[in-house]
Amino acid sequence: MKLKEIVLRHLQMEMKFPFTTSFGTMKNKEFILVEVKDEEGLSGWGESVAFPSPFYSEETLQTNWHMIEDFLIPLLKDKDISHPDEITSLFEPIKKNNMAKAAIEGAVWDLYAKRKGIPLYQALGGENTTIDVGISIGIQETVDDLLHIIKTHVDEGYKRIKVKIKPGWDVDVIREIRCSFPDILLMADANSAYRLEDLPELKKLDEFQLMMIEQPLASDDIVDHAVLQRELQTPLCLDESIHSYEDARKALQLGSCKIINIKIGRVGGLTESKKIHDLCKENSIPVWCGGMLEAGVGRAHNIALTTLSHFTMPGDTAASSRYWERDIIQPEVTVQGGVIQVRDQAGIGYDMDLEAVKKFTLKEKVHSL
Ligand code: OSB
Ligand code: MG
Repeated sequence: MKLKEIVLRHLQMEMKFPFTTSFGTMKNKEFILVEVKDEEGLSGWGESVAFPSPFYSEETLQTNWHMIEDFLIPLLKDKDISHPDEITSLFEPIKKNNMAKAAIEGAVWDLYAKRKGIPLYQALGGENTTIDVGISIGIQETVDDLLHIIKTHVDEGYKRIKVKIKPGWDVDVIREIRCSFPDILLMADANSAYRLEDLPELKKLDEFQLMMIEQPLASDDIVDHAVLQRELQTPLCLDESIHSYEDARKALQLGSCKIINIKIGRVGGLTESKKIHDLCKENSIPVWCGGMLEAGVGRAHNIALTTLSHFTMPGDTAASSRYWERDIIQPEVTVQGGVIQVRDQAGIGYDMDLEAVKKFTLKEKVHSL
């Protein structure tokens, strides 16, 4: 396939609620939406998961815009692409900037599947037509507020509850959750808020049967995590620390975690996500699909990826209505009893709501190839 045009859009969508993690609070979602067009006028869509500020990772909306315009798009000029896997190879000379790469690569995967007339999940080799999902809940003003929110989502049927923790909002909070909900699948995500010296505090979490603790230590660490994992009964899951197949291989070799969270943007695309999935499958390491408060396009990509056979734990891909009054896809993503039905439509499986896209667009730039 020959790519003819790439349209970059900077969108801003108001979130229904602020989302607080150990690194800060998000009230608005700003991101880059990528549209890749072929010579027949078909469009593939991708979404960058980079946030405006570099608190989750070093990438930002602006660095992604720069990388895509000045380095990634030029690498696609005059190329005839027969399979999306080739995008990963074409982008290889550019170091890191995985979220920027994944935004383009995801759009090419969608276009590829649409040209073949098959759903993206089938193009990826996915097998499941329903996926189980959980929900990620931010830090709240009070524990009562948190318990109330958890109850709402447990009643909705979400299969697993993830809560954010940080020093001062951890052991006591988890204890109260366990008192009220003794049997739910529960996990905690620290987003790198602890250091190895916090071992005594983290050890106290062992009594609450958490499915896992996600990324307790530094965002670039796999060595201290291995030390910590040896001291804890609760499985550790890595999020921020895993940027590639190679990172995953090394973390597993070191024993830095027992579970891996795959985020397409963080690892540079669907092709790399599949490789990490396959590695974990070979090593019987559970994987699940993380979330970055995505709008509809990113959400649809997460759903397609999660159909791969070894996504055995519920992910963070909740319903569109949890985040948005109006999503940019039609229909929006719905969850019933903690389950998403995977759609059989070609490509990402959802239509674009172009009117919504227009409404949320702050800036748009067309690049001809
Ligand atoms: O660490 O998984 C994370 C949101 C923003 C940044 C990082 C993370 C998260 C979430 C929310 O946990 C997942 C979602 O609902 O999309
Ligand atoms: Mg996380």
